[in-house]
Amino acid sequence: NKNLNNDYTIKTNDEYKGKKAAIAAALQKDEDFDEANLEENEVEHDMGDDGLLLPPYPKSQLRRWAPAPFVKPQEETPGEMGKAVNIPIEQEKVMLEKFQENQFNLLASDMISLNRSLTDVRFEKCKAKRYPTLLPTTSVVIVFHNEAWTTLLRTIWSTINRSPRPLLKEIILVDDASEKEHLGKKLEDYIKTLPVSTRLFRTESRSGLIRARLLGAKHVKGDVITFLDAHCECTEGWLEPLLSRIVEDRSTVVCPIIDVISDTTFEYIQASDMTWGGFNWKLNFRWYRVPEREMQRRGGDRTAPLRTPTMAGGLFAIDREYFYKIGSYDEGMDIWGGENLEMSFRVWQCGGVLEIVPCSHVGHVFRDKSPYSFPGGVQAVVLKNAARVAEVWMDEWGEFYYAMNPGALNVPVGDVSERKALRERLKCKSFRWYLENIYPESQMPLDYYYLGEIRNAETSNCLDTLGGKAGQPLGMGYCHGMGGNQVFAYTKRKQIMSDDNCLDAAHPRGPIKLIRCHGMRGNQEWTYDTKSRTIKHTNTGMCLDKPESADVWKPVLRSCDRSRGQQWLMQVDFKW
Ligand code: LR7
Ligand code: MN
Repeated sequence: NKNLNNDYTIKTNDEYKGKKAAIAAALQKDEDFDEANLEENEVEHDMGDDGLLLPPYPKSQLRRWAPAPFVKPQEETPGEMGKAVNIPIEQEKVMLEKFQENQFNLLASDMISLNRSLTDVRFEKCKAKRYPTLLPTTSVVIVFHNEAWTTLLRTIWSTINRSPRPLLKEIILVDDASEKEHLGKKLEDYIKTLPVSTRLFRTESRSGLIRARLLGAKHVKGDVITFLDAHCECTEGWLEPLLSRIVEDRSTVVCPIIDVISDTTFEYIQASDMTWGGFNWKLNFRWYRVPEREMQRRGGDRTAPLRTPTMAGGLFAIDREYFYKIGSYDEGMDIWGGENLEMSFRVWQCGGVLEIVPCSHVGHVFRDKSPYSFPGGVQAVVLKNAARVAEVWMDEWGEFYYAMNPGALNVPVGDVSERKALRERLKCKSFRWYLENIYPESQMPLDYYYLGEIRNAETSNCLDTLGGKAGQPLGMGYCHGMGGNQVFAYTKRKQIMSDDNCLDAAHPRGPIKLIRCHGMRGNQEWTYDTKSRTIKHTNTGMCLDKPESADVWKPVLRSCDRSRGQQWLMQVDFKW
């Protein structure tokens, strides 16, 4: 029991992180493992409410492993090595019919082997990496509602085939009240024949993926929970890099790179390693380019784990005990959506780390539409879940969400008191801390004077992005009070922002465009004067004016002349 106390009374993150290097090194060399004082079987795992840190895994709990053998291409089945499957023209009608069922090309999926081979998409450097010889076991949890047979089974088989067997404790399936015959007895019988322990649980009634995952997680016996969507394909070496991060620090939540399995051809398409997770004002998860800052932190090494502000939500691994300590999921969330941002904010704000591990790749069938029903209506469900995120984690930045989606104000969010209490109990940091330290590139401004519509005093119309993307001109429209494209923030940096974009004028006569906010003032700096109500463009010294004529819905710049068309109504509160 030497030095045991030292190991388990570590108080601060820093002290613990200091130990990480030693742990990592010891894990590389199995022989030296004991020297890091990690060996102990009778570990007191509960560190109390203010100790979120978990002790290193006792050695007896870790497993020696070897990489899973390569899955060889089969002969004659389509789609091998991740190739596209093309449906002969005469089957097109059937294909389109079947597409409706799952919103992906089921006919193609059904033609592909459950054991299909894939190319090894990893960087060479990843293949050469040495991972700890001892790793924790994981249970893979897959929840589904009305999933197709072949996509579900390919998720299962690719997990079995490409995971080092000693590390794969079991597969846990959760059927969320599916109505398809093949997910009944047929599935129960089938999983009995699998070479890896596979258990199936069913929700009593449609619960949504969040509560379904909670049900699955309850039964997990492995040290790590790995969640997958039900239409994934794991690639060679996907698991080891994930577990390696967790063995070094059990408060690390890790995601693979999520590659794309085409919903039309089932081609396996490698995704960029240069994207990370963000979110927009509507609280949609979005992919963005990894900023230079993070590349530098990683020493320019594209194989090094990437700290991501948010995760997509479907594919990640987390220490089982940490999952519960950090607050598992918000049970008040229904069907789909929101839980990915909720968990991302929570992990960061409450002391954890969220990473994408670029040496781990898992494919996922991305589709354009949901194939299943949303009891209560898509809008109501999604708005409610996101509102719970805003209420509990985002402090005053929740305002952006409500400004963009005024409809959310009429949707009952339910009781969030338990989640707020969790945040208190875990002594989680503020959303400002998150924006400043984890996501300074976010399009949510740290300080802003105003958030809402910008109405012209003469025409009573409002500035409107018209949903335009970066590079497109700013428009105007009848004020609709529905948020969305008519919501702008006037920031402390004197930008007029709409989500990702800022109002930008390059020429005194030229158009006013929506351009990605660069935060460097320049063409994006505007001064609002509360008295004259003018919005003056700093670089050109011109004023924002109503459109030239009533049928041109584009505001312009003109010499400031105090006319009513140059007056704009904003309840600006200069707090600073
Ligand atoms: O009521 C439901 N019950 C379920 O069991 C609704 C869904 N589900 C299952 C469903 O069968 C699937 O296995 O939940 C899983 C996710 O649903 P999808 O695949 O229809 O949605 P998605 O791929 O768009 O979901 C992404 O966002 C979700 C938000 O709640 C979840 O976080 C998903 O896990 C997430 N998927 C990914 O992150 C994969 C990459 C997609 C991206 C970006
Ligand atoms: Mn999915």
